[in-house]
Amino acid sequence: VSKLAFVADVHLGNPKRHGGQMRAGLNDRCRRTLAVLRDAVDCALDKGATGFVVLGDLFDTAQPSPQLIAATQDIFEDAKRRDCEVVVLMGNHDQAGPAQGDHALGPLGPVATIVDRPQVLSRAAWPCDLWAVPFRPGVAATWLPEAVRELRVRTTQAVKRRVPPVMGIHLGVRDANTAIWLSQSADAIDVSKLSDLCASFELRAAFAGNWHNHHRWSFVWPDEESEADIVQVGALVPTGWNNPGLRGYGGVALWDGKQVEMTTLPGPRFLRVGLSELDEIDPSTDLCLQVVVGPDEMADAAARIDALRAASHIGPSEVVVDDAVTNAQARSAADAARSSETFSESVAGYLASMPLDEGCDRASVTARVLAYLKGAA
Ligand SMILES: [Mn+2]
Repeated sequence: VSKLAFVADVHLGNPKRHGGQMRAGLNDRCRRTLAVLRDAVDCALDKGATGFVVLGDLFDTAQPSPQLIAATQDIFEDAKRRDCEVVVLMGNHDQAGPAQGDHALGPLGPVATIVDRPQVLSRAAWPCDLWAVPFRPGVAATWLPEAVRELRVRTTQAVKRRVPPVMGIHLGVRDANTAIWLSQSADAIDVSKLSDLCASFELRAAFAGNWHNHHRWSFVWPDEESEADIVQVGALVPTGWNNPGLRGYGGVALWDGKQVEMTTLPGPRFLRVGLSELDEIDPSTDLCLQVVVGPDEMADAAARIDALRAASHIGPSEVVVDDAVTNAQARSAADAARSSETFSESVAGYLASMPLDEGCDRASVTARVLAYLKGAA
């Protein structure tokens, strides 16, 4: 059985944060992301994919460097040589401007099929046709049904295949659980609207890029017993601290004409933990850690990260002070000051519990403050 593989939001680029060493124009994080893309192609081929579809945002910016384009071409050329056609939908990050061809994907033309306007791709080697709809600015709820209708008009002239087609899009999929701050975006569509669209155009599944967390819905067609799937594939590689957590990333979705099979690939993950959670970390995972601590735990946390990194795959990590802890400390220091009988007691009480920088000797700070205040009085 032939299959189509879908990945999304690779965001290839040289991120500055935790970027690591730059070699031949590619930093460490960029190389790790390229390695995951190569793994995804290998995984797709192992599972029998004859098509490898990137659902937009292959690149993080519309100006990828020549070195990065060359490294990406290598991976796709390899897929092509192994009889797997690569299809790349334009995402909002790949796009520079609305004019035709104003995007980063042009140089991939010799090794991939570039989708920068809606089109139906029909290949004998694939399990079904692919209705590919790239990113477009504007309100998706308005333009997507229009774009799909146009594709239908065009396909009536083409040979109709027995297996129903699937759709690829670069749009967030919204449901009742979508965060308020995302739910208003123009580049998203309600899952109910999308499933209605799939049902009325007899599309068996929709695979979406754009939003970076993995999510899946299925729905039953009105007059039929068959189910259809909507898959928000999720970012192949999380883009940093804005994509924290272990789950929801690294997804490769496979479609055999009937059902979805999800595979999750390892790769960099960005994990925010407290000091006590450091012991539970699996040292074989490729992680960037952000350890959130109270102000007096900074040195301890830094030492433990150094030890962990020396003995594991843990990548560049950082210690940040938890504002909530600092605020709570300041609050209890103020309480101490308020409940004291005398002015000196009040000052001493405040200084005993206020947040101070690492290495400050509280006793001598207190002595100096009291001496200063006496002098001033
Ligand atoms: Mn993206």
